[in-house]
Amino acid sequence: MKRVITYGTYDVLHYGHINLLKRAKSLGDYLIVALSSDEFNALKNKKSYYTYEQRKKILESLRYVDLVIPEHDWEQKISDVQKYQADIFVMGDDWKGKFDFLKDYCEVIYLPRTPDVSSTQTKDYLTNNKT
Ligand code: C2G
Repeated sequence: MKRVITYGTYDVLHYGHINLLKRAKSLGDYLIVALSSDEFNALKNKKSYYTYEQRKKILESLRYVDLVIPEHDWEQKISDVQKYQADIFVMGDDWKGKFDFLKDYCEVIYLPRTPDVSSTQTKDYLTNNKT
């Protein structure tokens, strides 16, 4: 039973997110998503459109996601990997190298981001094309 863990805000879900989650799940049997809380998003200078509870509900509906846990800070990854017995940590490669300290605890894999799509881009488009 290979357990995979990944982290993110996952606001305004799009096919780039789905590509990441699908590939992450394909690396193992069980995928845990640590979902950024609204407070942590503020720390990341991100204001999500959907609240944590709304984003959690959306992720939990996906076939690739087995468990959603809250991400409250930058410091919880090592304890999460241990607590949830994650064998693999996965992130998009915009984070390449940033989480290599986890290599002492699990496999660390950075996957290529899906080009030309982002929550910000979608939100900007909708804002600028309000009819
Ligand atoms: N992603 C992707 N392709 C995109 C957009 C996002 O592969 N076009 C990936 C990101 O690399 C990340 C995941 O989808 O692995 C979630 O993206 P965000 O919600 O933007 O997550 P982020 O704000 O990068 O939070 O502790 C880590 C942070 O919580 C990561």
